[in-house]
Amino acid sequence: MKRASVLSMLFFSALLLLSACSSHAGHLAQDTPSSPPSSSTASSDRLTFAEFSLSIQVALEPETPKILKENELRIVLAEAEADQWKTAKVSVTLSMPSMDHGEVQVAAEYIEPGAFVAKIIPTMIGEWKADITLEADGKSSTVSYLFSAEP
Ligand SMILES: [Cu+2]
Repeated sequence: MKRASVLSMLFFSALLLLSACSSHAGHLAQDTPSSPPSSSTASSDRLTFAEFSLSIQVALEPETPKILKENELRIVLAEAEADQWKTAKVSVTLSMPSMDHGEVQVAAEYIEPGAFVAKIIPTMIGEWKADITLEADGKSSTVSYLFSAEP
């Protein structure tokens, strides 16, 4: 009798854990189909820092970043602009629009003429927002770039 009640307690808490997990998974499953397939995000890969009238191209490597791994977010300037911005401070802040578990900020490094690279590590499957901030001459400008992360 005692043993049976302990077992049923265990069973009950296992059920609770399962339902907690599946509601989270359900939330993710809802989000995933609504996120654009990576091919259709190509049109938004060009962004403009309005305060600087500066156009950039954003590229991810791999194209759909892997969770819990280091991925590259490249911010590429037109060749003619490269020299002018090499001392700018560029940073990337990652968040998930559909849930609130904080933000992670990483600095982007100027790795070659016209290209800043930030190493990003999304922690969950789903849709992420990268807020890319460029600071120069005491001014700052931010653009947002959406992407999905997969296992
Ligand atoms: Cu999340």
